[in-house]
Amino acid sequence: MTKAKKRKADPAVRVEELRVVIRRYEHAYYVLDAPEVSDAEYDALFLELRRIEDDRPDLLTRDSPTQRVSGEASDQFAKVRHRSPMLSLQNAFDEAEIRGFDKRVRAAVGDKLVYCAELKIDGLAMSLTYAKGRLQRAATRGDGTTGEDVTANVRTIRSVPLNITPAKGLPDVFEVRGEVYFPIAGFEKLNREMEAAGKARFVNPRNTAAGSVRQIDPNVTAGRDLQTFMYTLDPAGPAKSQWDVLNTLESMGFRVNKNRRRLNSIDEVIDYHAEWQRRRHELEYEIDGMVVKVDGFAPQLELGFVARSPRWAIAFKYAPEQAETEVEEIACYVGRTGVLTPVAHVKPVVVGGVTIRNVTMHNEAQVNEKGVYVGARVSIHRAGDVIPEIVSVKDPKPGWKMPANCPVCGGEVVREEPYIAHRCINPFCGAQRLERLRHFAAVMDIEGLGYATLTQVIDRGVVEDPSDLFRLSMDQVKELEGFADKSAANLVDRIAASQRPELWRFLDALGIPQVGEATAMLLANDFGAIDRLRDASEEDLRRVEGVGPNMAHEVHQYFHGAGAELVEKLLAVGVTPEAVEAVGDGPFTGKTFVFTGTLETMSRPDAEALVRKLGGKAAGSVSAKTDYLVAGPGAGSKLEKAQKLKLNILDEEQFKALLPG
Ligand code: 0OX
Repeated sequence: MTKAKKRKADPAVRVEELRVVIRRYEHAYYVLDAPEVSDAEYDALFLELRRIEDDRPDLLTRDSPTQRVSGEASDQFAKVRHRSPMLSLQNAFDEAEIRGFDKRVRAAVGDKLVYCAELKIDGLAMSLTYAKGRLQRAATRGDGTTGEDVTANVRTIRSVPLNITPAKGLPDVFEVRGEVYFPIAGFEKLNREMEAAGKARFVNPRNTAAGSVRQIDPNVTAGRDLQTFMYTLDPAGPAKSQWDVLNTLESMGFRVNKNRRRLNSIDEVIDYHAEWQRRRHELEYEIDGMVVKVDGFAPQLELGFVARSPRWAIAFKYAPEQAETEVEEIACYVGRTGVLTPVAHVKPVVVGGVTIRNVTMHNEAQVNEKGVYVGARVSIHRAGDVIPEIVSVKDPKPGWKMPANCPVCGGEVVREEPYIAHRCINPFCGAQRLERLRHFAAVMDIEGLGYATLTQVIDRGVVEDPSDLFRLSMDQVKELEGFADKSAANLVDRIAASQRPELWRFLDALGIPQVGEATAMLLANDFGAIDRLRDASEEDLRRVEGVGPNMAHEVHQYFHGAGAELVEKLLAVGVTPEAVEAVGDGPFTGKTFVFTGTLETMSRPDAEALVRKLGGKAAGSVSAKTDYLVAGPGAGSKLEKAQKLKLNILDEEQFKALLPG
């Protein structure tokens, strides 16, 4: 008999077969992050199971993979008393406090000690009760004694097994505890959807996870892609330590964080904590510290509790990445193209370990979309190297207006359609001149030519535009504050050394409106030499992939208007942009690469130049035509899109492995 016929003949057998494979594939996908089959294959099996169950309701079971959303909505959550209180953790905020903890522990249980260190997931604590291998109840922590029954919602979280084979030695009923969290990428996606629908953004992943678990309609929870990490098993069965518990949970099919370690001293704990402080932004979830637990159950028992906190565990915290403060003033800064950028000066507040005083916003529209005003209470977010951002305003009010005159030169401020930005249109505005020179120096990689030095040479009237930099003499530089013979000679040498820039760098340094690094590279690759670019018509420019009509217009205008004289002067003082060699055939011919996130051993332009040199194309955005996405730490929406399109995703090492030689 063929398999298909057997299937028809015995639906009772087939439903069980299907449930077993579907559970296995879900475990591989949601718990292990290692899919075993394609989405299509999984969908086909799921559909087959649902069809049989629709035909034969008598075969339906509560733990079937089709029953994650039951469709029942409740308007309130029943209160449930926890079998044993859900504990809270004492905190250590610095090295001295964690050493104090270690001392107390050693004083009580002696020196033969092992710690189990886990990342502290910034989610919400959850209790799952299993009876005879089936998920019976999910409850929030609540006040630690009494929580809320959120079973219908938690059932929709795919990494929560509905059905498990209990580990050896466990009683019929046991409890598993852990954290439910909102993955960062999913949170950002949700916020993009909210924005697209004209709704307010969610403030942070933690609160959003808590809100998602307390939804009245489980279908809403199901759409939120929540995740879990489990860490407690009660009773623990034969496990003798926290480490055993984590492994047992993993073997039963729960999702357990793999970033965990058994450590023999507090020094090792401090190092491990520091390692994850540095690396926390590589994670797809937010952590707010490390939980350090005495590993063995015997010493745990000896240590016992103080109030609701165990004496055998502590949260070794990281600085929070979000904080509330008040806006004291909204000022405007003038950039090199005259664009005015609003900056909220706030009461100083520590976010992500750094004191924040200023938060930049993009433009007038953004200030008003967020409803920021002087006196507003705002939440500020700052993660790692990420620029601080106002994520929410307590009592938002629109109505803030850009000043009518430039705060630096008093010139007229206008908004030129179709642009959203306001600009000071005085070409002699001092702020613009300084910013243009600073941009030039930074892009041309002239080290040591910062704001302080540039302000001096402008004030002394020796530098008006970038070409004047190449005429600076040793004597002129020596006169400046902060310079002596040697440092003056060094600066003059560094300026001279920048005289043969790659063409893209030269174009970027000019500060042509609308042209950033990426566009400069497109133009350099297409035209190859500065003269060809200067001679290009607007139409020629528009033909370049990635250059739109506005950009083409601005570039053409620049070379035939405002920028013509500067380019001429730069060439006259000996600046020689290097022509781009025509791209020949190479190992990457026909392949398109996109880079995202931070590369650690090379700059992005260098990596892109390498791809081009080897015959490939380097594009700015991901599409079905992309062959490879090279993703470094901090990769965001491009990575997400590439995953959806099932593109080839490489890390920096894998990319480097493709390079010849
Ligand atoms: C977390 C986390 C929280 C068990 C004993 C006291 C606290 N947020 O990641 N709590 C605990 O441990 C409980 N471990 C964790 N990893």
